[in-house]
Amino acid sequence: MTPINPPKSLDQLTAQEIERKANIGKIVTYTLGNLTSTYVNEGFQWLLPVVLSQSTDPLWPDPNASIETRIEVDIYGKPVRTMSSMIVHKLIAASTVYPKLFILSPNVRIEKSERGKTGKHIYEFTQLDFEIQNATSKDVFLLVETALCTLIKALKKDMKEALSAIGRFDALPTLEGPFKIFDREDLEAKYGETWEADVASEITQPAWITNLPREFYDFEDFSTGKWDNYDLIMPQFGEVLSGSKREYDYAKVIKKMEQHGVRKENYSLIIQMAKEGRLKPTAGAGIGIERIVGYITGVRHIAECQPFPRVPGIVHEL
Ligand code: ASN
Repeated sequence: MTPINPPKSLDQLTAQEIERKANIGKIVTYTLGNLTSTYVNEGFQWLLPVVLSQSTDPLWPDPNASIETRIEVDIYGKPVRTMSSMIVHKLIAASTVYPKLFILSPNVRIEKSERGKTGKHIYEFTQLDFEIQNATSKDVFLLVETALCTLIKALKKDMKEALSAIGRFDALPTLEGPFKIFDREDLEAKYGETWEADVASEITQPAWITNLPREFYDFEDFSTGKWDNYDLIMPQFGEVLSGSKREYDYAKVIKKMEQHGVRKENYSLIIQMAKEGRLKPTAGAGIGIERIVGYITGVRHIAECQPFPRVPGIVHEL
């Protein structure tokens, strides 16, 4: 992989770079407006995010994890963490008051410095995180396919000037669902360890990858060992979304937490709700905003899509 120079902070940009950054900014604004409209029109409730909480995503086990520091502080005599994702909040909210919900959720993941050079990792990012009660993976696929096909079509119609100015109008393909579905086991057999990059370089339309062993909240069929979860990979880019059908059965949740060595005391509420049968079957996912805009704009580093770049290993004053 060719190392990528990190994006500069706003005060360091040349006049030409300011123009480019402004065009990317217009595409970010348009993308947020278009995606959130799709979810609102589909009947989703728009929840505001939290930043500090006792429960957050353990991000473990995850074969792609590279977390260097987990931020934990005491407030009012209780330990809280910065959100690595609002997965626990989503599962409880979708099981109770908000059966179809989404959140533009700011997530902090202090990745190892070497990830600063991949162009795909940032230590603060925002995901459009959504969850649906009683939904299947297929429901999520259809929703995301509709949202992304609609977005790209609308961008090509309404954002021609900004896309052309950054040289992406012709290069950006129109999308067409349904996207192909691959099983991770088949890809590993075909390509070996580098399957993700290999698939991304071969496809011309987005593709779903299913059956990825990871955190306790993703659904695992104990009889077959298969996982009912998914990532979405964009052509020549890589992952922009991950999600799953969820575990809600008490015995399975506990068993997986124990197997994974996850600290149960940080998840008392979700455990309690599962025990009382109040955790409902749901499915959902999160779309990485900087990643989807990174794909759309074709930037070398997704932090170029952030006004205040969050490149692992580099802390600017702002
Ligand atoms: N948002 C993801 C999901 O819905 C979880 C994550 O970000 N790790 O599954």
